[in-house]
Amino acid sequence: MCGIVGAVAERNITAILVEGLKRLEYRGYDSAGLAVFNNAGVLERRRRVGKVSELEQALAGEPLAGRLGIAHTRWATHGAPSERNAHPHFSGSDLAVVHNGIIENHEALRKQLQGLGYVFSSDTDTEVIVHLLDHKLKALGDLTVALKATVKDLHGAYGLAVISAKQPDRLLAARSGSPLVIGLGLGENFLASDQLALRQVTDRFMYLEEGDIAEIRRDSVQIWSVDGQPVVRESVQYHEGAEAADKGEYRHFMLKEIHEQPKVVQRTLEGRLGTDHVLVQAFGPQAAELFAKVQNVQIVACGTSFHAGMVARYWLEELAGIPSQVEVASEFRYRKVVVQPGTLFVSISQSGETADTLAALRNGKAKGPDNGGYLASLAICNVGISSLVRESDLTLLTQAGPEIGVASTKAFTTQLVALMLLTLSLGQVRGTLAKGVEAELVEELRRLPTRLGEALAMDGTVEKIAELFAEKHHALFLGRGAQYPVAMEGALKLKEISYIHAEAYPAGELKHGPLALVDADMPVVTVAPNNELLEKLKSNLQEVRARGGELIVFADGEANMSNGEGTHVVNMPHISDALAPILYTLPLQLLSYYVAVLRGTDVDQPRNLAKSVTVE
Ligand code: HGA
Repeated sequence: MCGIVGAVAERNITAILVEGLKRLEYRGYDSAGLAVFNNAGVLERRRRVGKVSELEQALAGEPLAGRLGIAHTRWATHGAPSERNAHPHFSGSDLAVVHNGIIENHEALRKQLQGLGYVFSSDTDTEVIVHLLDHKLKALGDLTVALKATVKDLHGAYGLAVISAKQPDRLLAARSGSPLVIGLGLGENFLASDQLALRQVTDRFMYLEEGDIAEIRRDSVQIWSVDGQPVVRESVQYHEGAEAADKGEYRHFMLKEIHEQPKVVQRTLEGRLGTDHVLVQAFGPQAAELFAKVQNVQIVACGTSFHAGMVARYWLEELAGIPSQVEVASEFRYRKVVVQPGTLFVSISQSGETADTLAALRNGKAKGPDNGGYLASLAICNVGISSLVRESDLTLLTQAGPEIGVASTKAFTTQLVALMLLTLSLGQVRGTLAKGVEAELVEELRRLPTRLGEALAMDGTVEKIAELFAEKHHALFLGRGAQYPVAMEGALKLKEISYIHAEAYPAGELKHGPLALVDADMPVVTVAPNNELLEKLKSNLQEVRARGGELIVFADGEANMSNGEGTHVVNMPHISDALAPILYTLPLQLLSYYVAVLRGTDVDQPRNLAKSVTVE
């Protein structure tokens, strides 16, 4: 989503702000802007629609210099991408705010503030923040005190940076549901929505926690926690190993990326969850209006992303009550498709440059909704500046960060999270999902990163099980319901990096053919959460055991499955059925990784494969 950069220093900070924006630009943008307290003591701003380079050009024509400033790249949720809607937003000429996130009670606040005489100059939700802050500032006299009072009235998600010409000694920050990090310098300090933006100026960072408010001055940082108490947040030294371009303590990128999943899932959720519901606007300003018209969903993707789409189909039909289809893009693009009225076209791709997926989108868009075409297109993608994002009506970016290992891991689980957000949003807007169910799933989503961490703690157990595969040539993966695509993804991972032939079947299909293959040389991997299909699955497993097949079962601890002759049970943390596909993916990724390591293959760059499949 959007990016925030801020600075308070002794030197001119304009170039630092612009460089910071450029580093965040890969996530997506539609406009950019900055406000600087200039050397003449005036708050000045420049804003431009389009890339940061447009803003840079504007600054080349009309330079700006100062020692205190805030900057933003915007990805619109409320109000079209235009110069007047670009951040920073001002109240009068003294106060400027940039904001990441969504203010849900913006309409009520807008009315209230208009009643107080404030005139709005944008269509954004953000502008209510700056006027409300101005209102409080007039009553309370101090910017920090006024910000603390302001955030109490905001509902929704925000990462905020604030400056005022009246108190130009400080840069203020507030975080709730949208990340912020302070960059610590010598006699200068910085702020950003991601430390990536600040690596040009410092390697020491302090991460704000939920509800924190920070007062950042040139030579000091003071933070208050959500309950108003002063707190000290640990400052951490960045070292190269912590970032994508380096494997750090891990032997392979793939293992590092597997272990990053709790963090990137958390990031993908940030700014997108309200107290008990999904913030539908996270899909873009027109999302709510469009989603209300959706009667059907067509998902198109390739490889791992296709498996994410298959899981989503179960969710969309079961939770949101929407008929859904999913198809591999290389087939879909050449078919004469009959489009049901009111169909939302959803494409999924890590890179957003997958040739078949792009072609499918372009074909899908060829006819408009009034000519038998799709209602609208939505991209679920990890790269904000990709073709898929540019050419789709709506986007939800996964926040997996750069994925280097060719076999996709964290991109898949963040896609699943994005698709769950889509499911809940469609169910919410169309009124097909009970409020209580949505609230429960939102709560579960918040707990998901912790559950993923618990699953990853079983790394050593999975490594031992991998030994069973080292000498094998074939493997079978079984699942039922939404775990069937998880089994498919598990088989794909094993094929990709260990070169063992693996196939996935819905467990009920076993006796319709594949059972003929089962013998002691064919390990059978099963994902068995504790759902209503468990008893049926247990019978399928008996069918395997009866033929001497070796069983590896990843099961909910509460499913009461036990180890036995030829049966290896790995107990998983308990999770709701709906989110189980995300959790159960992790041990399968670890399994394929350790099998590949044992077999000595090139884990990160398996033979014959490429990361971003930009050719047909
Ligand atoms: N709601 C604000 C900020 C949007 C945002 O965080 N995008 O990533 C706006 O629409 O300007």
